[in-house]
Amino acid sequence: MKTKSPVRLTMDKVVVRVVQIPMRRPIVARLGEFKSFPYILTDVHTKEGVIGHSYLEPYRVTAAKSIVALIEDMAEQQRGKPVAPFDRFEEAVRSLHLLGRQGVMLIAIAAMDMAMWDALAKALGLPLVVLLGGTVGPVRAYNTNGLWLIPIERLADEASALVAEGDFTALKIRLGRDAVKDDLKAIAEVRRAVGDDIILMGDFNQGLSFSAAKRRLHQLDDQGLEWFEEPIVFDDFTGSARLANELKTPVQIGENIYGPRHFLQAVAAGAADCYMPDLERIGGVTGWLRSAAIAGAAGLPMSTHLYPEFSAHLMRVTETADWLEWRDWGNPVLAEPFEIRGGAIHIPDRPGAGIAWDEAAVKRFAI
Ligand code: SMN
Ligand code: MG
Repeated sequence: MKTKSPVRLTMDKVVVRVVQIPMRRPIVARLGEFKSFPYILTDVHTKEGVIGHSYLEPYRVTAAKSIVALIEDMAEQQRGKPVAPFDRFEEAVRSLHLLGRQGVMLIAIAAMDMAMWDALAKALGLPLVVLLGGTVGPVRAYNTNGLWLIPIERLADEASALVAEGDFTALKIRLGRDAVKDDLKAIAEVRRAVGDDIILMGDFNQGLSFSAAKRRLHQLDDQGLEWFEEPIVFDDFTGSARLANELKTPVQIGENIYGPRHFLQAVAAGAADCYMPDLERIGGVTGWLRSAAIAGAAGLPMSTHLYPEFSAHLMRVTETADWLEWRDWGNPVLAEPFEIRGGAIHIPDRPGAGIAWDEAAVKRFAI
């Protein structure tokens, strides 16, 4: 006999909106400068009335158009089918594989996947982490909301402000200035302001060539950084592995890795000492769970990239969970942003991923 349950949900229409939110501290990094950040908000409606939410952070407004079109196409194909993220994931990968298994295709799948998981957890009346078999609680986080490639004289004040935003014990600084002496000065300025006990992650945003990285990272290897993030082009797994082998400081990559199979290739190549997948690229909750199993089995620390709300739930069921990247740029469109205190993000005890839109703000930032 088939069980009768209120949690058997069926896909109905999907509503997708794009907003652009101005940034308090604009991004200045080796990958570009951004004064505002676009978000794609996806609402998966179900026939039972439960609505699942997710958002994407596609970096460029111009990229949003093609991703929205793919989400809407997928939504039409999924209408009337069960809200079953694993099934829908496989089906979507198979049906869209003519466009490739990576890039905007996987990003669109991630949007649907996260919203489906949110809907399922809501239908059960459980926080997502509880549906996944974990418990609600804090996840240690570092503050990434600043320390871009801005004038060095401004770094000290900004670092102190960033620590104070949530009693943070860790911050991320962007590196890869033209001269190594300026990277060293930048690190020294931050240390002068926040002291030696604050943990510092360093992100190069793929800004160095292999030979430049070899020299630069050796020059920075005694700075006590928590990790060197994306020193070179992210998919040079061989070059990255060589750097990881040579250096004392762990090499971190992952925000640009597309899906669990690509993740396995990086792990198999020994490309890094630790990984920080991004939910839009790794394939949403489903892609994360599959990748976390690989990292867990290999004993490799796993941190997160952007997407702090969904990521917080996932980190509490990730075997080798390391650091959550806290960014607040998306907060303006959230009805109830997550609480940050004691250097941690706190998962709210409410059903689903715990995100709902501030509709007035969505209207204000809509494009
Ligand atoms: C980053 C994220 C978003 C925009 C620019 C740079 C960065 C990070 O690589 O890891 O936070
Ligand atoms: Mg990064």
